[in-house]
Amino acid sequence: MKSWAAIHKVVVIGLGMTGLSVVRHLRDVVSCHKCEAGERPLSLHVIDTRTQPPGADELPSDVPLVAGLWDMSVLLSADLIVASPGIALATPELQEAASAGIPIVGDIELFAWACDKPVVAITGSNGKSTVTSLVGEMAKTADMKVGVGGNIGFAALDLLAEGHDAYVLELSSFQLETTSSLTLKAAAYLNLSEDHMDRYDSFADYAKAKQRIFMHAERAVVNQVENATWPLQPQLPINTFGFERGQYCVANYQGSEWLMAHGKPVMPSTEIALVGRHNVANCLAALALADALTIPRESAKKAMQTYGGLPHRCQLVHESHGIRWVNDSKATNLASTAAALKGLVLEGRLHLLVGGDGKGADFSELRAILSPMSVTLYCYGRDAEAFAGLAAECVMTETMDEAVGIAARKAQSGDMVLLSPACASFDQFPNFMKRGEHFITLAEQFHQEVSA
Ligand code: IK4
Repeated sequence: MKSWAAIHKVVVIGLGMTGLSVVRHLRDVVSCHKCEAGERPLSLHVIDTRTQPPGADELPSDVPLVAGLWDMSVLLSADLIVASPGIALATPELQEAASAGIPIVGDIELFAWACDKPVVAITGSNGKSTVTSLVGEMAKTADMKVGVGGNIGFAALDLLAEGHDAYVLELSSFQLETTSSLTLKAAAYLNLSEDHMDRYDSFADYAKAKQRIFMHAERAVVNQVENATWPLQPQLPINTFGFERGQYCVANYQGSEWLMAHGKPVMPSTEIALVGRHNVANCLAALALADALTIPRESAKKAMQTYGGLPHRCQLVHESHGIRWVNDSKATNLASTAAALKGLVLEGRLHLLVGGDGKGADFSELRAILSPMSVTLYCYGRDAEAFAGLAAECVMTETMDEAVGIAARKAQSGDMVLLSPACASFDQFPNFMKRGEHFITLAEQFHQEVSA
């Protein structure tokens, strides 16, 4: 545990699930330790720039909240600022605090200060939630008491409070920007493609933020064919994963394709429960991380044979009248949507729903992916226009509801209605999970109308 002796006043920026986990940790763990050591408890303040911050009703009443504005006197009186991943460090108010010499950290840094158990972490533009949960399943299959979270599901500090033997963390580039002391048994950087261009000055800055995962890692797990995922530190042991080469790869073994680890066959790739070529790569990365946590190979195999994937990730939610409804709300960038489209085999027509908060991305690459397909593109939300004309048949709507309504009327047996929006949901939903749940509700509703 890091010394908190010189820290008396902490200002937490941004509420929501992460902010609340930070408040709970600071009150229930750090302040308690300080009191036991005969020191004063921490003085806590929360600032959220939103007028109605999510989670405000769960904030303990003795923690003052300033919402909808920056109280600079509160901010500048802090000994430590804990910033939400949702707020840019480049925000002028935070820059002023940094210039005044106030340290700014994130929830994962607090986790690092308090955690003394083995941790592996995963970053990348896509697949990190899948790899994180798969490694979690591998550990659980081995009867390890493992905490799985970070940028998915559970905030890291809430996991820590549960007291596990090991942790598997998904980390976003925003979380990594505010983390400097996280020691990792292994750090995986899965892949890199454009995202969050509304928050970074350049693609290089985004790539660099993700490189921070290696700062105190004992081992790097990197993509054999993506140089950007390789650590810059020359002395760091590396395990690569990839289709052709690497310690974790696939190879022909006794006439079929097998997953290989360090030249030894693990299992046929056809036994992987997850579908899609990119998920073979995800399994290889998960296997490398499982080895770093010394998870028995048999448990890792069993998990790969049974783990069926995450909700909101290419999830078949309905099938009726020969029409399949697929929820891929988790596709919040172009590469993710491209992965969903790649290898899609369809009898009939694809009704693809895209749009939302495009985060400044250029979606023109979608044109080439869609051109050989029989597809109607439904573009909705704030950045619908960014998709206009990327397919021969485009339908422009205000909302996802309207898009689903039109798709439901057009769809015929053999078709698929796929929500894979390539955008963040924040223009019209609280998050991608709520967007996915809403899609499921709409799918249910419209499929009943078709049957009526
Ligand atoms: N003060 C303050 C303050 C704090 C947060 C003001 C605004 C916010 C905005 C909160 C958030 C945005 C937490 C976040 C976030 C964005 C955590 C992660 C991210 S993310 O960019 O890493 N994830 C989105 C993305 O990849 O685009 C998910 C998109 C979605 O769910 O649709 O609020």
